[in-house]
Parts: sequence; structure tokens; C-alpha cells
Amino acid sequence: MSETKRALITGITGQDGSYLAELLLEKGYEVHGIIRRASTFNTHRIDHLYQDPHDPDARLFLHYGDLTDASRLVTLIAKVAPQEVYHLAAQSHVRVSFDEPEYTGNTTGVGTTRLLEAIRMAGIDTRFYQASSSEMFGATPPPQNEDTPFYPRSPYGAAKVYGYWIARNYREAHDMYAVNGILFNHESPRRGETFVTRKIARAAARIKLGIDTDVYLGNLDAVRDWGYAPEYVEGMWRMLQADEPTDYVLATGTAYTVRDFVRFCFDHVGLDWQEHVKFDRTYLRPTEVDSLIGDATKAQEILGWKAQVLPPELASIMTQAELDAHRG
Ligand code: NAP
Ligand code: F7E
Repeated sequence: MSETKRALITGITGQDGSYLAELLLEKGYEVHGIIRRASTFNTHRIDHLYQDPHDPDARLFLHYGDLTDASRLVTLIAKVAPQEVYHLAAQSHVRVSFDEPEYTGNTTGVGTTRLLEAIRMAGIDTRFYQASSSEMFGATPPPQNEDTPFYPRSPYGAAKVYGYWIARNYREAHDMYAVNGILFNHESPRRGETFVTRKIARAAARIKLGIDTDVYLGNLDAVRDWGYAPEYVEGMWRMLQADEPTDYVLATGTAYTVRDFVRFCFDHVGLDWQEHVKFDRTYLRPTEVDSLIGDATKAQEILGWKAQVLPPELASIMTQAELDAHRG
């Protein structure tokens, strides 16, 4: 019988971490996740996966830790000795990164080095996934693929460029199996409530149900390539199963504006969006990323990965989930 594989997920309480934990448990992995101590509950996305860690059959284990705490990462990596590490934890909000640039660099950027260094010091044979981002392309016009030059437009984008290169450097300098998944925006009902798709879907549902009357948004002209998060975590897993470590773009290849996404969500509930969407400059960014449209040909050819859910359907899935949640 083959040995049970052990995976460690940083950011397991986030959107992607929760879907990835489900996927790996389904595949028979023993899954370890790093969670932060918070003053309020922050495990709602993985509560349905909870297992008593003292149960001899338990396969999900949670450990306190933080990307800013190097000694804790060293201890945890040595203790868990995972065969696969999925590094998803980050200060992931682009707008917030302008307010907290140093913290974003410390967690999203240098946090990656702390984790890679913990793996190197442990001397274990581990495959490492780095959650790179289309935000690294920033001002470089679409379509963007693995060969497109980076031009980040935010402290978040700059920190992710650092993370990308440090992961590549550990691959080249220390012969580590490290891959960058350069993922374009991917969404779901588990998306954080302040990202634009979830904010819009939630608002459309709440306005339909008479809870709210309006929603305030910033730039409606930005173009994004929005996919469905459960499909993207499957892509992450496939990247770590490939024979050779290399970097991949995951994207749908479709281009819609924020305004289009608003229209899809309000159409789903049968309302005219123009009567409910207001402008608030608070949500503008000092430097915006105007257009991201990915070319995922490499992932399709090598990994057999292709996005299935496209933005109109995604908007319906998300808006319907909000209606269902609010109706209880
Ligand atoms: P998310 O929902 O914001 O989740 C971020 C996770 O990181 C949460 O579990 C959070 O914990 C954890 N975290 C934040 N700061 C931490 C710290 N200092 N120490 C330990 N954990 C910390 O993000 P996501 O959408 O799932 O994205 C996953 C990763 O992919 C991120 O690195 C993101 O930057 C990157 N990415 C996302 C997209 C996208 O469209 N979703 C696209 C490209 C790349 P708490 O729950 O305690 O806050
Ligand atoms: O903004 C515009 C905003 O915050 C999308 C992260 O997962 O994907 C995400 O970053 C667009 C921007 O995502 C509001 O100006 C208008 O043009 O949903 P977002 P993002 O910045 O694209 C990348 C790939 C990541 O890696 C990141 O971690 O929508 N926009 N009005 C707004 N955005 C927000 N948040 N709120 C608004 O009210």
C-alpha cells in the first residue's frame, strides 16, 4: 500500500485554502494547515472540514503560525515534514496594500522567503507551490502569459514579484521543486467580502431582498479575467504532480469590465443596476491595473487544465449563493 501523502497549506482559512483542503482530503492526503490567532473566529470556511485531531483516522490538522514568525515556520516544517507545500497565505488585498505597504512586503513578499528557508533548513524533499498573481503584470498590456514582463502597479504586486523570483531562485540555486502558479482573478461564494465580485453579488442579493438600497463602487472600467476558484485549486495540485517544476498561468482568456460583472449580477435578480450602483472615490487606487486577460495555453498543453466556468455563469453562481445564504 502506498504511503499517505502529507501536504501543508498556508492560508488554509482563505478562499483558495479552503477549496484546496477539500480537494486534497478527497484525494486521500493528510492535510496540515497554518492558521493565525485572531480575536474573532476566522475558520468559517473550513469549519465543515473539522476533525478531532486525537481521532486516529483524522487527516486534517491545524497549527497556529504566522508568516512574520520565522522560528515558528522552521519548527512547523521540521515537525510536519510535508511532501507538498502550498503557500497561499498573504495580505492579498490590492487596495489595502497601498495603506499597508510595509506589512504587505513583510508578509506577502518576505514571508515566502521565510517559508522557503524553513524547507531548505529542514533538508526535506518538498514540492513547493507559490501563489503568484496576474497583478505582477500590472501595466503590461494583455494578453499576458508566462513570458510577459512584469510591471506591478501596487505594493501587493511588487511583493508578489519578489515572491515569484525568490521561489525561482530556490529552484535554480537549491534545486528545489518550486513552481509559480500565476493565477488570474478567481472567485467564488467564499471570496472575501471586500473583493469586487463578492461585494457586487452580495449587494445585488441584499437589494433584491430589500435589506439594502444601494452599493458604492469605484472604477467600473477595469477589465479582468475572472474564473472559478475550485477549478484553480485543481490546477495548483496538477502543477505539483508534473515531472518538472516550471511556472504556469491559469486564466479563462475572457475579458469583462467591472460594469459587465455588475450587470450580470443585477440581471440575475431582475434589477436595473443603474438605479442602485453609486460611485465612491474611496475605492479608487492610486495606480490602477486597467486590463488583465490571461493566456493559459501552457497549462492546457502540459497539465490538461482548462477553465470551464466563465464570468456570466460565475456571477450567477455567486449571486444565487448570496440569495440562498440570506434567505437561510
Ligand atoms: P484570501 O482569501 O485573502 O486568504 C489569504 C489567507 O492568508 C488567509 O487564510 C489569511 O488568514 C492568511 N494570512 C494572511 N496574512 C497572514 C499571515 N501574516 N500569516 C499567516 N497567514 C496569513 O486569499 P485567496 O483569494 O484565497 O488567495 C490565495 C493566495 O493566492 C494569496 O496569496 C493571494 O495573494 C493569491 N492570489 C489570489 C488570486 C485570486 O484571485 N483569489 C489571484 C492570484 C493570486 P486569515 O483568515 O487569518 O486572515
Ligand atoms: O478589484 C475595481 C478595482 O479588489 C478588481 C486579488 O485576489 O486579484 C485580486 O485583485 C477591480 C479593480 O481584485 C471596487 O479597482 C471597483 O480594478 O476585486 P478586486 P484585484 O485588485 O484584481 C488578483 C489577481 C490578486 O492576486 C489579488 O490578491 O475592481 N473596483 N470598485 C473595486 N474593487 C474593490 N475591491 N472594491 C470596489 O468597491
